[in-house]
Amino acid sequence: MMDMQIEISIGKIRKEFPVELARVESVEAAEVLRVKYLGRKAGLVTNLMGELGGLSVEERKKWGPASNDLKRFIENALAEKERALESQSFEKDLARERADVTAPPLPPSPVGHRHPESMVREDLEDLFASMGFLVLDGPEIESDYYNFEAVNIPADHPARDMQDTFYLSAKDGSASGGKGSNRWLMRTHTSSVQVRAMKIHGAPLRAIVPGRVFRNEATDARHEHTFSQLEGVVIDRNITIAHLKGVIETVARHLYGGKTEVRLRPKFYPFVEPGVNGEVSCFLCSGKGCRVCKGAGWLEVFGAGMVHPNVLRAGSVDPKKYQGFAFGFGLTRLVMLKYGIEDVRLLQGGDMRFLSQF
Ligand code: FA5
Repeated sequence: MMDMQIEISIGKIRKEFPVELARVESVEAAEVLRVKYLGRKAGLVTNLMGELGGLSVEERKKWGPASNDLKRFIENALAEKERALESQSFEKDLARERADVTAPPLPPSPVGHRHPESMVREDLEDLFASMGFLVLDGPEIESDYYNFEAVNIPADHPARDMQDTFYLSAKDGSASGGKGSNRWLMRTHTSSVQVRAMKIHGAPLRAIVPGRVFRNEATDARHEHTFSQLEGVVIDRNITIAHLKGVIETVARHLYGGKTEVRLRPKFYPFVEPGVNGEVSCFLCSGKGCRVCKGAGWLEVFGAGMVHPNVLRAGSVDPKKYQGFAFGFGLTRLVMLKYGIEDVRLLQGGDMRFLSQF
């Protein structure tokens, strides 16, 4: 009796399962069918196999392989169906994703532009390149040697007070790079590249070095801890301070108009002799005095002078054969003056309302 029931059940499942499978149209419906036939608790095939235990050894030999066959048949058919359904739904997705060329375009996203400091820097790079200058780069993390000692500012020299900076320390808090002239710091001026440039390119030399510099100082409307300078250095035979003035005048008139005057007044910098503080006549009031120049008629924008023989020697240039001049523009300040920006801190503040004006 049992024997016959099993035969009927297997026959019934073989007949009904394909019909039900043919009606399945989704992965979810295929899962329901799997549970109906193969579910661990009450699946029809699972129950059937459970009943094999009550059969005689002879009968089990007959129906065991048959019911295993049936189970495999159902598993394979369901797997194939699921694969077909998944690839169908992928094709449907693809069809849905087809580009609708008639759809109106998305509004254009805002396009950025170069920072005002980059614009002035690139403009000056072009100007100096047209006068035969190399445009050089140098490290922002610099050794004490190149930032100070090589440019004639030995340790404990009072001139170090003019340019306090940020020193780098190792993870354990000790001075990184060792002591004295090996110590690493954030460069305080682009003059740190003067001796590097001489060592690499020798004399004669005509180069500018634009770049960021860092100072440990209280910030206000005219002072930032991170700002840009543009260094220039010219080394050749028979160079005089008149050459320096000519180059500076060219830059000032290029930036602020043909009538701009340059004024040089003595100022001490350890790496030049003589040294000068450079001012340009105010582009707004032409020297009469106004809010931009704070009534002075002149704007202080650079330091300069004739390169000190000690600096030439540090760069392996013979001071008996060569002379040179160097200058260091506050590039950030040139930008402020060009665009009438009253607070230097706006330039790095990241405020889009400010930046989008340029
Ligand atoms: C120097 O840094 C010298 N290395 C310049 C130099 C080069 C002199 C070659 C001689 C020969 P000074 O510290 O004065 O000099 O800075 C130069 C310019 O950088 C200043 O005229 C000013 O325009 C700008 N500057 C200085 N400090 C700041 C600051 N905290 N924020 C913004 N601009 C600054």
